[in-house]
Amino acid sequence: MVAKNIIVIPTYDERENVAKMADALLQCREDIAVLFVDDNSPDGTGEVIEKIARENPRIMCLHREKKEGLGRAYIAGFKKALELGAEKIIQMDCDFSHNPEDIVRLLNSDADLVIGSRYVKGGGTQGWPFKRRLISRAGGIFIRAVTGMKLKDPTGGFKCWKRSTLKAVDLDTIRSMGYSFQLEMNYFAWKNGFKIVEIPIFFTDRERGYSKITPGIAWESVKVSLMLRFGKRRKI
Ligand SMILES: Nc1nc2c(ncn2[C@@H]2O[C@H](COP(=O)(O)OP(=O)(O)OP(=O)(O)O)[C@@H](O)[C@H]2O)c(=O)[nH]1
Ligand SMILES: [Mg+2]
Repeated sequence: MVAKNIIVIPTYDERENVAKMADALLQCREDIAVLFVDDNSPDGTGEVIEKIARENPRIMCLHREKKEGLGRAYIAGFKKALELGAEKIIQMDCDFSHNPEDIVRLLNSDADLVIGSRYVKGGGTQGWPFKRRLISRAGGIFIRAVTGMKLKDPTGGFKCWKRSTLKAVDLDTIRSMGYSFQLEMNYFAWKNGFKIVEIPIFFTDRERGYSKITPGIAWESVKVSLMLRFGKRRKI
């Protein structure tokens, strides 16, 4: 086993962030390894990670051929992390919107799924324009109403899965390509009675690199909510 806990980070054009992120995470705890999942980034992120990985066995990279969205990258990364024997699997972005130091609190909680939440007491967002805050809040209200999940932050992407929870999800049935991946995964955990806990995090807008979010990706969350609620019921 590489490490007890594996942090899975999808990257696409994050050249300026990867080295700093790897450093910050490795300093947080001894018992973690980092698995980047790079979709053949045109800016050479994959090569930068390989260079870091050669110097540090706790850094790994899974290279995929082409950009297929964050959801697909996570599925590949989760499968690999389970294969490597991780007991806990953390997922996070590479743009420092998620504070690396928060992994300690995520790992300390013993729930089946721990969600870093912007919308519980003590959490929040920084640097987001009004429109972005509005979409995020309205999205949350819509998702709660349609799916029945009571999560305060159903679309957040900073989470910690227990091995047993992640193993119970049939990753091959997850349909989301983009950000609705977060909500689709939460839905399966919730529907199957796993204990989910939300702990406060502060989400900061990225400083380096560019956002990959598109209106189509945001729209997918609406479609996926409706599909989960009204589509053919699938069991894990
Ligand atoms: N491998 C892979 N990574 C991706 C893809 N799309 C986004 N990412 C990564 O997923 C993480 C989140 O993407 P961001 O572009 O920061 O999106 P976001 O955080 O939802 O949106 P912003 O707040 O606007 O940055 C980052 O680490 C990206 O590099 C993809 O298609 N493939
Ligand atoms: Mg981001």
